[in-house]
Amino acid sequence: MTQAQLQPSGEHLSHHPHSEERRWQDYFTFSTDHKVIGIQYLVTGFLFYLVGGALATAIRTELATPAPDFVDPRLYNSLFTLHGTIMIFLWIVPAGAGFANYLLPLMIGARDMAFPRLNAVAFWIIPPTGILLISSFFFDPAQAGWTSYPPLSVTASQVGEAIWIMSVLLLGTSSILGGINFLVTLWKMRVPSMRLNQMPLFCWAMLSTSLLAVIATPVLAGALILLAFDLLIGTTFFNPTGGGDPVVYQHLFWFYSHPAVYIMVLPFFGVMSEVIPVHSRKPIFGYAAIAYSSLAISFLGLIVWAHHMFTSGTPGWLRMFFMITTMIIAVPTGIKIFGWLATMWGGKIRLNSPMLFAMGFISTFVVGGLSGVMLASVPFDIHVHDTYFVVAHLHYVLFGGSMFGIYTAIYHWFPKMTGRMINEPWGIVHFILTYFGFNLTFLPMHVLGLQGMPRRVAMYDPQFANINFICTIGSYILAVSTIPFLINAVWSWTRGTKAEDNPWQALGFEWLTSSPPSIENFEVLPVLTVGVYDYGMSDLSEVESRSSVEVKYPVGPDNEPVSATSDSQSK
Ligand code: HEM
Ligand SMILES: [Cu+2]
Repeated sequence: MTQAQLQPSGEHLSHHPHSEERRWQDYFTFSTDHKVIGIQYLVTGFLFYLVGGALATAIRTELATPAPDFVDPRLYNSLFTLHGTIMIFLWIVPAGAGFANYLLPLMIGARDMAFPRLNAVAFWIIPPTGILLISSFFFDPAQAGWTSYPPLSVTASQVGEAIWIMSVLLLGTSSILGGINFLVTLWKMRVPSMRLNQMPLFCWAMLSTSLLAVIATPVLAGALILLAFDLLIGTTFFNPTGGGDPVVYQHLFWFYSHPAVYIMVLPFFGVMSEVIPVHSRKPIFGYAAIAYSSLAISFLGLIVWAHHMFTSGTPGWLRMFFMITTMIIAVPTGIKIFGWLATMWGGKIRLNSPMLFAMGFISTFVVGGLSGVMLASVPFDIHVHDTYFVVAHLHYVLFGGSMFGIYTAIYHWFPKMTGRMINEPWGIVHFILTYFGFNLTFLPMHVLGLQGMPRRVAMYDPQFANINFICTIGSYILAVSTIPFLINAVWSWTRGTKAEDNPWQALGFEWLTSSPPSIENFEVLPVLTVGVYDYGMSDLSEVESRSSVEVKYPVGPDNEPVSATSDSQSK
């Protein structure tokens, strides 16, 4: 499919006639182009991921033996504090926003986000904040974990904790600004021919994610501001000696941070719903169920927070409520998983790297989801609370869910984003190392937890030595697995084979533009004629000639379709 076919006779855009190749310098500017911002998010986040990964390797090196021989316990505390904070607030949350930035306007046929400058502001908060947070490591780093519970957080380190609070507040602000922008974009910028219930499922996932970001993040901000007061000016909001209550902090924190786990994983549920139909050559099974289950997960995610507080003196009747609501989340999640499996069932599956990572995502996320249901049951949670079982669980959802999702998305949209194909054999090497290293690192931790090894300790009882050693070997494999990916990504981006506009023969709008898309995204705004998941439903010749059905709108001087009839796009 070439650009020429996209041109209706006689009409074309006056400026930006062709997709100029971007120069690398463009990515270092204060650009308002959602595509530049999307890649800025992803590349910046990945650099922070390398820092967070280095810290993880240091943590596992310390834990290779029972004695605290590699770092001292105080340094160990800062290692896992910064590791968790960086991974969550500087990598996974921004990565979701990065894909959303890049893809949402393309997927709904818009030329940019609703508020392009706000979009740039939301991104540019991140790099200086990340540098600020990491720099605290060199003098007096925070010690109290990524949860920062008082009283430890207000006693362990003053300067580092203050920097930690400020950084997380700023990153939260970025996430709220991004969320507002995504919501308005999805609501107002769709091409007139695309109704809400025809949106690609990634858009539904981002709608649900953004609702969570906008509702829950301000509560975290409130908690952190009160914590800063306790830390810096001696108020006692969370200090019992002055009439405060540390458990209140936990409520406020988890009211944000449980939804935050869905802010981290919902975008990649959306990615699965995009990638699996394309590479199975089959329509998604249960579009509506998958779309609405995202909203259900958002809603339920907001009412289960105290399952993190079963051992915080929560009364029995209340624990019952949180146990039941938590378990109910397994229902919408299961709906999605069965939807993806049913999509693959009987499909013509291409076992390429995006599909391998998607299958890696499903298999590991299911393990994390099942251990989540186990943790949701109060008696079990009381037994394994603050043990390595929780560490295993959270990494199966965060690495299994978010990280495998990120890699799936990178391999799938790499040709669109860079205009080049990513090298397949190296992608498969990357997958095998990642999948093996990940499971070797985290699967044995379930056993450690059941046997009673506590989390957040630099030294442990020698009875846990063997299993810990295995985990450490796994973590080195995981660290090494990043190398083929990095080399592949950089090499393919600069000198890989040129990608076609639609190398996967996919049906989404983003594949109708050139690779990479021109500044204006579309020469002519597309019209939804074939559903974005209609693989094999209409005969393929129709799909192949789809570019000609796409263009029905006469285009006016301001690049907007002249005859915009429908309600959904307002200008
Ligand atoms: C969707 C992705 C998920 C992510 C990213 C995630 C992340 C986390 C994290 C980071 C913790 C550790 C909290 C701490 O530091 O103390 C945790 C604990 C917990 N998670 Fe999840 N989780 C997810 C899904 C689930 C699901 C599906 C369930 C239940 C069905 C669940 C139930 C729990 C429970 C009950 C705990 C408390 C364990 C304890 O502290 O004793 N989680 N999760
Ligand atoms: Cu939770």
